[in-house]
Amino acid sequence: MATEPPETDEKSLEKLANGDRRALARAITMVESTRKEHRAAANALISRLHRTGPPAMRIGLSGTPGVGKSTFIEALGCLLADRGLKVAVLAVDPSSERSGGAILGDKTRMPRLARHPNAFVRPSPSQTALGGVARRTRAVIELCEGVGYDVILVETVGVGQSETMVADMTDIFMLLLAPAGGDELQGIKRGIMEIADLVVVNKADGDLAQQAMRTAADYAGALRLLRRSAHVPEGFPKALTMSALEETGVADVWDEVAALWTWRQETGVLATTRQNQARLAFRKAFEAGLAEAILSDPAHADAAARSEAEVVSGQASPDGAALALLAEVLGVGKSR
Ligand SMILES: Nc1nc2c(ncn2[C@@H]2O[C@H](COP(=O)(O)OP(=O)(O)O)[C@@H](O)[C@H]2O)c(=O)[nH]1
Ligand SMILES: [Mg+2]
Repeated sequence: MATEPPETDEKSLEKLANGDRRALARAITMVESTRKEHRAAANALISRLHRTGPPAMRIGLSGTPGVGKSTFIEALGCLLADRGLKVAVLAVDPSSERSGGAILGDKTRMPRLARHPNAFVRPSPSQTALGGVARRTRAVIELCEGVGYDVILVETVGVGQSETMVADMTDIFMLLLAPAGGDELQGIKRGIMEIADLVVVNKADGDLAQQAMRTAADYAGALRLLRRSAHVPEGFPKALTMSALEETGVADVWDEVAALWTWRQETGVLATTRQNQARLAFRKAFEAGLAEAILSDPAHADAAARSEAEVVSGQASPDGAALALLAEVLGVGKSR
């Protein structure tokens, strides 16, 4: 077929399986493509990649801009890559929807890691809606896992729904914080605290070291007040300090992550979580695809536009108009 991109052939599958990073970058571009045939080809590739050995560790990482996420990923990534692990870094940037990815799209911040032979650093795709980002990021994670990456780090910022989204596609979720003044907890949304397995107070160096320790102690206290989840062992979620810049505490943070991941794998929590995540992703993809399939039909798109106009002008209620439109599109309730 003329529209079929060359990346789908056996040769590229072989290249991918052999760890060719350019082939991986091309496959990711297909995953991120808005063209259906590219996405289908990418999905076909993903389903044909067969990982040997244990699953990859999928780690989500969030925190406000400037807290040190990229510095941490550079330090941790190099540490792990030097130990012989294959490390992939992805970014989910909710700002890309409007600004073209100004907050996270900073590949240049990881110069050492980006050049490491065991690492793959992928800047975030820009100009896409968050829903699309979720689907694509998940597919890219699967791709990286399929071609043999051992650790997949997904960076996002504390904006909007992006943390929940990343937590829904990773095994372990970390929140990075800056040392806070006094004993005041930062304005962290309670929901984020609840999904964090580790809260790490960064910049525990120089004048900020003491303050970082106090901040971590405050968070440790706050975390103890949360309802204990069955998804973590005794002692988690944990609050720690580190300096990503001076690379102190980074290895300790990793030890905690690895211990938690191993516990989850051995107890079956990991498998259950991934099953639930896959189910959720399937449902979301199905729903999005269903809406797209309906609205790509001009007849339905017109009817949808009319219904929307009625709702906006107050002639119809949102719920009533939506159900009526669905009944019309699906032919539900019509006598045969
Ligand atoms: N003092 C100190 N500065 C840090 C540390 N980690 C990062 N920074 C600095 O904070 C700024 C933002 O770091 P960056 O990693 O880009 O933050 P991101 O926006 O969360 O990815 C940079 O100037 C870093 O050098 C740290 O552990 N200690
Ligand atoms: Mg960054």
